[in-house]
Amino acid sequence: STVVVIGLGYIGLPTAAILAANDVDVVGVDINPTTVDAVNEGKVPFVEPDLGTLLAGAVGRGRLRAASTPEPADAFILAVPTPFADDHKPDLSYVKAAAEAVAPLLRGGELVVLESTSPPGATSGVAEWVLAIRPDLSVDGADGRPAIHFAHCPERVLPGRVIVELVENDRVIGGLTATATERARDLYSVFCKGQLLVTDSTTAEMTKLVENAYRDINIAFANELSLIADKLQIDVWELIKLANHHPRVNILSPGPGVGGHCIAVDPWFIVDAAPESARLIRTARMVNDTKPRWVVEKVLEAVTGINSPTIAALGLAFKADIDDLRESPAIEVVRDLAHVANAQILAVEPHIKTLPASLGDAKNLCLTDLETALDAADVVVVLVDHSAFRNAVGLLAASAQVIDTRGVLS
Ligand code: SAJ
Repeated sequence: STVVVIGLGYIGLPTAAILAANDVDVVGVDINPTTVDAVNEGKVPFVEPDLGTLLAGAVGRGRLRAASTPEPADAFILAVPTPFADDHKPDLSYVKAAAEAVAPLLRGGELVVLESTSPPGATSGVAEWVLAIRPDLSVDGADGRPAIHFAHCPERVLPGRVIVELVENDRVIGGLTATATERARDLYSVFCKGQLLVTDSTTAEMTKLVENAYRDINIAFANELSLIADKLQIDVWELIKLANHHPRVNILSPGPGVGGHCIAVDPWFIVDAAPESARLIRTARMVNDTKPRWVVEKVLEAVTGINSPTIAALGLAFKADIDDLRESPAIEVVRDLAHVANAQILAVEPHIKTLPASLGDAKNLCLTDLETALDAADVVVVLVDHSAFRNAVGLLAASAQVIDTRGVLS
């Protein structure tokens, strides 16, 4: 069978590669020509362990190629971004564009899977967009019109462990019809060794959102505790460690805020779907979103009285041991600190070679190595718990005043 995967990002590309590795003929589609060229050369345009080998093998054996427009296939997987607009409302424009690109290619009988994390009702929306262009088709074969099988199968892989988790994680699959659910289950059984759990499409959509909201709320709890502990002048890390000795308590770790492309976004889709009821979910988002500003205030407090302070900022990524800077709270903190007129900011991020455009071109900000930064700093703020920093606790402890948002020293 043949599969077209639309969107060759963090999810689409690994999915395309693993299908191809299992002898499915796959065409990966992306609007970015650089991505298309890279994939056709067997190269991964971002950092993800084990994906390089898998991709190079699949391309080498002729099972996977990339293109800039879709072509007819037995199944289509939509793995495009679903960001939110400024008002926190879901932006489904990429999904709509993908659905409209697929519609003209359909002959009847194909499977269309929405894999992007989506608000409740989005899978029905995809069907409506397709059928608006193709009134000769239907979702269930009614009136003799050939059926197109629509389903949702959200990804749940953790960046940094994508290849392992694609194979091992259980998956939730919800079709608009029973046949669609069956067809989607057959497709994912090609590479997924976890359980394939079936439900309806709206429940599948909500399952994914609820998973990330659950994590967001639990991180918000930890972040709120860090503010309270600071007021009470006790160590939040010791506090959490002690509380976690209770057999039914498992508090997560505070940090400088919540980053990445999922946990800071998905809960808003629930808030948008049920604004009156989603009170806890909304508050957790606000607690996590305001944490970077609190960290900035702490640093400013620490440098009061120092004439031209030098601040070392350790880490820019959104979490440990990855190079992904998307929605990173560390970036937010460093950007704010760079606005402090007479301060010099030394950023340390072992996983990148140049500062990202999102940090602007502040003259008082530069990227340097750990030792240089620690040597020169009046105040050190730890923003990411990279292994490289954990392995240097001795150096860190011996340096100037440390504001440790990740508990690396504890
Ligand atoms: N964080 C904390 N404290 C913690 C745990 C995390 O501050 O105790 C922060 C991290 O530093 C980071 C953010 O939260 O800034 C998110 O990191 P993460 O490791 O919790 O999650 P992601 O965004 O890398 O991946 C999540 C995963 N979802 C869940 O664990 C419920 C992943 O399984 C999903 O597939 C992914 O979102 C997604 O694509 O939705």
